[in-house]
Parts: sequence; C-alpha cells; structure tokens
Amino acid sequence: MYPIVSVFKNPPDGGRGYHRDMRVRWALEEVHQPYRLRLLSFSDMRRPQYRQLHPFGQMPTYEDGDLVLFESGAIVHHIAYTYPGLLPPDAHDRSRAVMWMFAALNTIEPCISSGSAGYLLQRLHELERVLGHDEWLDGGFSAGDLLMVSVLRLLRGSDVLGDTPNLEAYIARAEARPAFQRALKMSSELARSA
Ligand SMILES: N[C@@H](CCC(=O)N[C@@H](CS)C(=O)NCC(=O)O)C(=O)O
Repeated sequence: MYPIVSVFKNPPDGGRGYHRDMRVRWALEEVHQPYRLRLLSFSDMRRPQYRQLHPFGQMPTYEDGDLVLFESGAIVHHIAYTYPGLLPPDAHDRSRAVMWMFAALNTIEPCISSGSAGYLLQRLHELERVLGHDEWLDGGFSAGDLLMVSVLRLLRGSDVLGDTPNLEAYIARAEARPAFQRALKMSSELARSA
C-alpha cells in the first residue's frame, strides 16, 4: 500500500505548487516513494470524517497504514526519517538538517505569512549571507533545503528577492531538481483536470 497525501481537488494557486501538499509530494519524489492522492474540495475539508484525519480541517494530510499525520513539516520529517535520501547519516549533520527544517517553518515562513516587510528583508539578508555561494544550506541537499525552498518560493513574483541573488540562485537550483519538477508537474496536471 502506498502512502496517501491529501491535495486540493481544485487548487486555488492554479497548479503552481504553492500549497503545502507540494513540499510533501516533493519529499516523496526525492526518496522515490510512490504515493496516492486524496482529492479534497473545501467542503470535504469541513466534514467530520476529514476532521478525524486533520483536527483543523486543512491540508495536507498523510496516511500510511494506521499512521495518520498532519502538519507539512511533521510529514516531511517523517518521510526523511523513514526513507533514505533527505537526511545525512552522521548524527550531528542530521540534527543540523533538522535545525534548518525548523528555521524554514519557524523563522522564515512566519515572516512571509505575516507580511512584515522590514523584518522579512532582514531575515532574507541574513539567510543570503549564511548561504553565500554554497549550493545548499549545510553540505548536501537535505529536508532542510526542501522546506526552506518551499517557503522562499512563496516570494516568487514579489520584488523582495531582487537583492538576494544567492537565494534566487538557490531557489532555481532546487527547482531544477527532477523530483521537484515531477511534483510540480503533478500540481499543474491537477489544476488542469479540475
Ligand atoms: N501549518 C500547516 C498549515 C496548513 C495550511 O494552512 N494549509 C492550507 C493549504 S496550503 C489550507 O488547508 N487552507 C485551507 C484552510 O485553512 O481552510 C501545515 O504546514 O501543514
């Protein structure tokens, strides 16, 4: 049985992969784990049956046998711990990759969602400095990069990335990964078939 990921039946972003199921599907693509989709309308998400999977009636959810998870970060963390490919084998390296997962979701994503431009710019410049000209945040590509790029992509189309060229190149590098492209293709196919 393959894991099941819930996705919008009719994605409001028009299939550009900005919803939080994208990071989960991207992680599954990175580790080459096939999966199935649970297509949800907004009214499906309000139903009591769905509340048994997700107490807040949101997406994504992840079902694998008798394991049910919600919160995209927890799901990516589970995938990264379950399948090889998204976390380094050394214990300290792994903890630093997890640290970057938290940094993406706890430090950067809230700045983006809150729309506080000054604070966000400060954080972006700090991140730009830390990344420098490195390919990824800490050694090889990890779940930390996957979540950081998932969050930074939300700024595409705004001009805030304009003076952080290292971050722009970092996002482009991650988006060029075959696993990202496969996940994005599925987003656009879902939107087309809606
Ligand atoms: N912190 C949650 C946020 C989940 C979330 O906000 N999901 C959005 C889609 S990207 C959603 O379900 N929106 C509809 C709603 O909140 O009713 C996560 O990372 O999974």
